[in-house]
Amino acid sequence: MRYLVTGGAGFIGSHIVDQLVQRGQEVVVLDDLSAGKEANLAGVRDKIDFHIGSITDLAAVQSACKGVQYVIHLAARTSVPRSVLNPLETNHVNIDGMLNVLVAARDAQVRRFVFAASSAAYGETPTLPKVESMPAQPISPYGLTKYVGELYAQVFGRVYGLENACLRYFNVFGPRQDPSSQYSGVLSRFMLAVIEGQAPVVFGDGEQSRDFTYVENIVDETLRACEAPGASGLVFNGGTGARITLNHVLKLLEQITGKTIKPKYDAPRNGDIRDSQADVSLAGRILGYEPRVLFEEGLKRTWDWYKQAYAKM
Ligand code: UD2
Repeated sequence: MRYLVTGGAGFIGSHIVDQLVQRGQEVVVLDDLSAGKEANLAGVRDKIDFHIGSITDLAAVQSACKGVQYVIHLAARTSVPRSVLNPLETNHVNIDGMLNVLVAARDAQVRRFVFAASSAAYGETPTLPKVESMPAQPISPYGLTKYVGELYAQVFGRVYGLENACLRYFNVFGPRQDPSSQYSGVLSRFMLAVIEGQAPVVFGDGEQSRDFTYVENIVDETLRACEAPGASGLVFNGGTGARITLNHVLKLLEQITGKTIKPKYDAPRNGDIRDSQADVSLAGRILGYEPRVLFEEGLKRTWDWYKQAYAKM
């Protein structure tokens, strides 16, 4: 089978590409390298068809879609704070760009379109864990664009018969997550701080919790969503079903790294939600998904990678 992975040079995308290549599938990557890096694909570069281009360019998307059976759409502006600063840009990439990918996928008559949606769709709804049937209440332009993406995918299913599945990823972490921006995922920030001998910064009291999901679980769930019968038209949570506080993460990190970690507590970040946790029973039932790499094991593997990738910089 031939798969198009948009955003395939990014953190999550490159892990999906690795796995597809390992399974002997043909892979096309479309990535404009705005957040992705060619280095993320170093291990598979000569085995894939790599298109450097933006999803906002319909011709580039159409060219990447040729002969493809499955589209996995990850390319997006992924930062919540950036979407608040520049909603037009996030809207342009995440909605106009996604519409290009849907149109090209429809025209190429692909078997299924799988979309990387986000837990940001839930917004501030206090109920835990989050179940897909809860009403979406996004509280950022980013969250809104991800939710609109789900609706668009479903409408393409109803109107044009394009099979689709959407996965609301929850706080994915692992090797290759870029720690370089102040808005990078918290675990990548913590790892970099420990490597550099700096105090990790905790926004708030550290008692906020997240369903931190090791990337390998998300890869597995995403590939299941491509093929599972009965998945089309549905939205699935992509998490582990557990949640852990930042203070607890730092304790585990002390054990794993063998270093004493003294975090610096700062003012809570504007717009932060307190707790987040996925209910993954629907994904279990329909996709046969269960998280195989639990948090602590994922944290160990991630630390090993950062140590090696960043220690000498
Ligand atoms: C996650 C997703 C985001 C969106 C959102 C939906 C990631 C990286 N981001 O944002 O794309 O889907 O969920 O709700 O998965 N923090 C610190 N110190 C730091 C950085 C962060 O204490 O150096 C805190 C931050 O204030 C927050 C928590 O850590 O309370 C998690 O922050 P994050 O940026 O990793 O992820 P989140 O949940 O805001």
